[in-house]
Amino acid sequence: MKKRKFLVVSNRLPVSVTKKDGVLQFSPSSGGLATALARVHSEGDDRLWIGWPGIASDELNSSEKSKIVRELNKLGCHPIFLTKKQIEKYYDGYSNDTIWPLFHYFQTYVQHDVDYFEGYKQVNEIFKKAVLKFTDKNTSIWIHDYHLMLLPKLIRDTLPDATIGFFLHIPFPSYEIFRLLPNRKEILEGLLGANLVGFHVYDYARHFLSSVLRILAIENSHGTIVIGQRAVKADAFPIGIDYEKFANSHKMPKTQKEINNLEKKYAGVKTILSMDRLDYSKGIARRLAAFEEFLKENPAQRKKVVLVVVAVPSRMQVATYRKLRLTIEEQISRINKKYGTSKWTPVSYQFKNLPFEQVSALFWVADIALLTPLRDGMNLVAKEYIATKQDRPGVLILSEMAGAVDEMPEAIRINPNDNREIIKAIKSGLELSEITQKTNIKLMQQRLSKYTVHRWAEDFIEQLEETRHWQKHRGDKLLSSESKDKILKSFKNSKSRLILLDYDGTLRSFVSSHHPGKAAPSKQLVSLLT
Ligand code: GDG
Repeated sequence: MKKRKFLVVSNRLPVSVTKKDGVLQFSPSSGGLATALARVHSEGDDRLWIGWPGIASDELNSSEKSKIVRELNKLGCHPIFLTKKQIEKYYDGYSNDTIWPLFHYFQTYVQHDVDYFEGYKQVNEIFKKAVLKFTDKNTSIWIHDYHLMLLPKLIRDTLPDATIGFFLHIPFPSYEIFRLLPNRKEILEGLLGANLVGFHVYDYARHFLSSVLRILAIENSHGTIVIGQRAVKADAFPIGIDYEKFANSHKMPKTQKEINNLEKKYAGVKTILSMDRLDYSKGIARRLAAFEEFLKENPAQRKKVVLVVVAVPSRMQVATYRKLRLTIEEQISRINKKYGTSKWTPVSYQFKNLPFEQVSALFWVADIALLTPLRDGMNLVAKEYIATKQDRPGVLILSEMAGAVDEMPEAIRINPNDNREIIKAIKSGLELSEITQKTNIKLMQQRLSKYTVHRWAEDFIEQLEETRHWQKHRGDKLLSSESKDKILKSFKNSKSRLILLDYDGTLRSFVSSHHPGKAAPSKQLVSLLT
């Protein structure tokens, strides 16, 4: 049997292309999805990853484009070229200024712009063309995230029998929020083009199913929706991390060097780590406000703790993100001015994408990880922090609005909107005994090391394959469209009609004993019915 081909489709490729002094540069992409899938992708032999390389096509001439295609091809990737205008509408606009805020419950940040949706549709079409170029009947397609929610249907319309999986990396909001979206119907229909729609946690799948019911009036049975001759399954697949990579990171010489630097820098103080993309959904401003309050209320803790803030630059083309940066930087300078001394800076701040060795060294060194997203699909940083702490104490303070919280009940759980709770959590985190810290970490590690990102991908792919077999089996039982046409024609032409609804072979017991394999009724039965 021919081996199946596997296509991964996402907005960004795991490799980003930039141009420096006229020279093309290729570097690994940042962000949750790229991190999660990079290794899974590199392990397969018949795999192709389709996505945008991160540079506008207006900045490239045709020989540069060919070079990008060639270089990416060597890495199992195929680039989708998008113009500045397309990126503005599809990516900055509809994806990050409409869907992202709405799906993270920031209703007032949502921009509803008809042009944005037009751009979104256009780019989804461009992706469709590329996918079709690489798809045959042996191909399974796995589409990722909110940038490409129309794509499953677009592919399905051309290839009715395609095997399509879709995974949403952000929350799917409750119906009351989702219904606010002007294009809610198209988005749901787009997603229903897939055979399998995956979410991080079951609550998101439940919200999706309830929106399908209330907006499209389509019911489900235990998460399976039947549309015509096709079934669509919605289920939860909590994404994991590359556990071994983080568990062994402290042994890498480069990380060890960084650990030494940090230990010197923060000698004598406890470190609280705040690390995320600079995004309003991550609750960084509230986190800073809580830390400021903590310093105010606990003078004895001043000079004894440092909040290490790493904010990774993200979506700086979107005005809300630029404003957020200003707010955060103002807060930080206020705290440092108010409480800092010549020898102690309460908040140490970096606005950049750090190399892996610095990230893992921070995980190793930080006494507390303070992660307070207001909404987060999963939050990989929480999992990575715990995985890094091999036989090492550490405290995780985690928002109950992050998908990860269900798998990490030993973390100190907080409501990110409750300042008091965050302050209390910081205090109790600083006081927690080393033995309790280590015990909690061990318990979380046991779970994280079992359900890794590889298991997650395997699970999804396995279920996708199951839906394909199920579909085929079901297809075998259903009438072909020719048979249906023939029946309808005879029905219309007949003067005397008898409709027999048969379940599981009732009429078979009357089938001629001379032709036991033949499913046509015997003469005896026909005469009886006549
Ligand atoms: C989306 C969803 C969901 C962070 N700082 C640096 C750096 N990172 C890495 C972390 C982690 C990744 O970036 C961030 O992942 P998160 O899951 O925390 O957040 P999002 O980027 O918002 O991801 C999220 C995820 O998709 C996966 O489905 O969990 O809910 O929003 O891996 O380690 N990496 C480097 N330098 C940094 O400074 N190299």
